[in-house]
Amino acid sequence: RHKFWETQPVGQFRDVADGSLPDGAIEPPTPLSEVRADPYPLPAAFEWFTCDLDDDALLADLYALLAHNYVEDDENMFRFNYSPAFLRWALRPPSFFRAWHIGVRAKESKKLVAFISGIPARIRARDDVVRMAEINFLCVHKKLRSKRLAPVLIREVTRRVHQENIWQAAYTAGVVLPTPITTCRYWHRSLNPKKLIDVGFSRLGPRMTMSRTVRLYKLPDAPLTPGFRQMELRDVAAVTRLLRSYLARYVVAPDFDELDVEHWLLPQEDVVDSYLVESPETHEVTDFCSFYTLPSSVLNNATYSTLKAAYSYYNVAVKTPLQQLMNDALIVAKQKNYDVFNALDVMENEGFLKELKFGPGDGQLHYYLYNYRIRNGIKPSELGLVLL
Ligand code: MYA
Ligand code: JJ1
Repeated sequence: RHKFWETQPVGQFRDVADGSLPDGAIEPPTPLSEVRADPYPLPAAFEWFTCDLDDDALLADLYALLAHNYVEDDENMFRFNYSPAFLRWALRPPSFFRAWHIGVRAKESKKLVAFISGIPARIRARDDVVRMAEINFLCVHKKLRSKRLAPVLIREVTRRVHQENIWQAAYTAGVVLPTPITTCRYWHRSLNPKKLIDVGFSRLGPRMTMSRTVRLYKLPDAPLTPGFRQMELRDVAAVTRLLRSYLARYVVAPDFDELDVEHWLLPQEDVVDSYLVESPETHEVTDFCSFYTLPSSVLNNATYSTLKAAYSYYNVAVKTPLQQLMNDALIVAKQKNYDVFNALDVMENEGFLKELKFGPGDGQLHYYLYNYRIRNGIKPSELGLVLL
């Protein structure tokens, strides 16, 4: 069934019932001297190409590959359109490895035709903090599909991760592979319902008119919580403390330090937005919320070419009720002209989705670990990890 995945150290569907297998690494590390030294062979017309994302021209090539060939919804109406600035942010966190930004080019034209990336992360599974790679942006040009290039890309990134003495990875996909640790649902909160209906992202509900729908999703003009403001550099230590103590309650979550928080959560226009509540009395930072910006191209629409979407990222509500905090996040996203606010049913999100008028989407996101077993998997609400 899975000619490639059956050969890999991942939970196999046939083992799911076997409760005797322990949590943790599926296979032990091999000595670094035994890690294959040279790249896996590619079909003769292609060559490996390590991408230097400092180079604006290269970044533009990667942007274009993904804008035309990356993930679409099940009816091919929308395609993720990660911006160049977003890709730079996503691929260059603290201590990133340039060798993990792996392109494949046509030898003759030098055109970029495929890509896969890894970034280093510390991820905790129960009480075990593990150095992992987060694998993302696997993409093969539409004209080169179904030629078994993806397994070559995956083996090559695995080899380069092993060369750094890292033996585990985390990744997400919209497709089912052996074997998800959990399966999440996307939820969507309309901010600009008329446009969403016009492009076919959502539909007019039964017995609803356009004007009733617009009224249903109306939001206040400005956030309601006193002390709600944008996060700044001076907040990094306070936000790190909040986030670390919050993520400690999840079964699988990143182990963020201050450098990670500065990179992943300090606001960058049209890439990542973070807000916090600073108590007007004590000036203590009590709550925090964030979202990242990932537009989608609208395929085949005469009026609109993109949807501006915000994706819920990490949120920590200590003093302010989570629902109120997220309502303020919706308000600032609306102010900033986003069309839709998306969220997964991870962490405590179930607690605000319905109340804040999110509706379930038709997409699922499966989470995976490579060479790490978690017996019986976990529930979305036990997951404290959001990948981009
Ligand atoms: S998920 C986003 C993936 N990208 C897209 O969906 C963009 C649009 N699609 C494409 O570009 C292509 O369809 C892709 C497949 C490239 C996805 N993850 O070459 P093929 C298996 C893993 O003939 P193509 C993301 O970026 C498939 O089951 N495997 O197929 C995270 C089959 O294997 P098997 C996948 O359609 C990526 C084989 O590939 C995926 O031309 C995490 C067929 O290959 C998928 N999304 O190309 C990667 N889709 O026969 C794993 C298909 O066994 C990382 N396949 O069923 C693992 C950890 C590595 C590091 C480890 C370090 C220690
Ligand atoms: O965006 C998604 N679905 C939308 C559009 C559906 C268009 C037809 N297929 C959706 N809209 C309904 C919204 C509605 C708003 C009012 C309230 C009720 C709901 O459902 C879906 C997610 O739901 N997105 C995708 O399918 C994109 C791919 C998702 C898999 C991602 C894999 C990522 C790889 C990671 O590395």
